Amino acid sequence: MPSKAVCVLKGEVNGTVFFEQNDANSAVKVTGEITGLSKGLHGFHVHEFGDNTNGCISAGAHFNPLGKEHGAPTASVRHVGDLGNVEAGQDGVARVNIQDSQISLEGPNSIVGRTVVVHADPDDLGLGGHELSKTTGNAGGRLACGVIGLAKM
Ligand SMILES: [Cu+2]
Ligand SMILES: [Zn+2]
Repeated sequence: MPSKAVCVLKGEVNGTVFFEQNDANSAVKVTGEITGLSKGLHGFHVHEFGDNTNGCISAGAHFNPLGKEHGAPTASVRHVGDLGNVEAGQDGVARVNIQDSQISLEGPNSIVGRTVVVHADPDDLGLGGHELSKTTGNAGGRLACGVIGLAKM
């Protein structure tokens, strides 16, 4: 059965992200827009907890139910929540258009009730050689976050 979810990002930047999945085994289409960013790449992940009680920090680490290292969305070794980067243009707007086959809207890889975080810096996709590359992609501070909730069909 198709499902839809939505996330409103709030913080130093703002945005709305939509998730659509045709059935439990199909890829999830991620679309939306984030405004107020600096030009360039910004890490974009699903973090484990849907908890923003102490701001975006309460969302915890990247959603990683399989206990793997951080990586690129296209890598076989990655966190389920690793969606890579979004890229803002000169106007500070990032138009999100991602298809991902590891996140899901149901089952063990479900992202519903978890948090989307957009970061200050680029995600190095695990390849930067920094001590944080294999855990966070060294993507820097958390500019905005929001809890992913089920949306009206
Ligand atoms: Cu993140
Ligand atoms: Zn990760």
